[in-house]
Amino acid sequence: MNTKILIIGACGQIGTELTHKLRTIYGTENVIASDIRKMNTDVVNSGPFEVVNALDFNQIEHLVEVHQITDVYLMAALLSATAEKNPAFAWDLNMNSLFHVLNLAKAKKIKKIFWPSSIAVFGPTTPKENTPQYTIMEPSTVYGISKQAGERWCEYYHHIFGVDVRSIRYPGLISWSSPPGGGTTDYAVDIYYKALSQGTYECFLSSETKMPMMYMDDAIQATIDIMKADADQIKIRSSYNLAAMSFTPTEIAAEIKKSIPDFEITYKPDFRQQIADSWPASIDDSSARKDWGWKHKFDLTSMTQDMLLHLSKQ
Ligand code: VAH
Repeated sequence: MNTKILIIGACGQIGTELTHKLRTIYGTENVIASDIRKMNTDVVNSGPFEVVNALDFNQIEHLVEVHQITDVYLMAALLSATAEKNPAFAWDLNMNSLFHVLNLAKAKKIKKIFWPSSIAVFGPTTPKENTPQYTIMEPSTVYGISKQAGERWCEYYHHIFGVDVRSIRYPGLISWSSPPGGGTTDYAVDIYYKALSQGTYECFLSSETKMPMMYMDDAIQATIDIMKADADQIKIRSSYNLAAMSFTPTEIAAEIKKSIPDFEITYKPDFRQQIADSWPASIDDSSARKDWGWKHKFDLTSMTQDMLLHLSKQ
């Protein structure tokens, strides 16, 4: 049976680029994009699109049957900053959408699942530098708690029911194709927009807040690679650490100033500083590199050049 893909949350920060990439690989008609609303005209108009509520099991099951879906990429979630303002809904959305997709796989209605975790599963007691794949995990955010619980359930459904679910702990992701979406790392997206539109940026984190980051092109490639890997290459069924670079607001501002010399950054830390301080500064992703050949391409310099190039065209 050929691969038929359903992306839930296709209009989100990862979903928009993932949809386009999967359509170039598997064919437009074989990739059904879906979201709670038609929030991205490019995604909606570039191929099959369905409105679906990630919390409605019957709606998802119906789409799987109608389109004969084999693989589901579940990208719908509330991110860290937004989740702190809506804890109950964040838990409901982040967890119950996962249970719906895991249970469809348990019932053999779909073959494979991709589910995104995050470095937010780590907390203030986790070793900060070169955080290992296996270590102390006491997340102190609603988002991080939901991702840690989700990882446990993915591993459980794999070991007990044989579900082929694969997951990556994304670092902060930076892309030009969709605006910032409620994440603590999204300062690193907004700064490029503001550098071009205003020449200044007021950062909601302090200048030396170092966090693991990755350009969206690399994150999408990793997502494709882990799903294409043979099942026996996937030795970790909770979620894989993944990294590319780490930087501070000072460092990304200095990189932008190489192209926009007059750019100025100011700092006004808010509630998101406490979230950022609870996360690692850098990540050891040697398991992903060893098990399924992960390697990143973009560093801070090449990412900044690509971001400014694309955003200045918009
Ligand atoms: C967030 N971008 O900031 C997400 C990510 C590691 C951070 O999970 O919430």
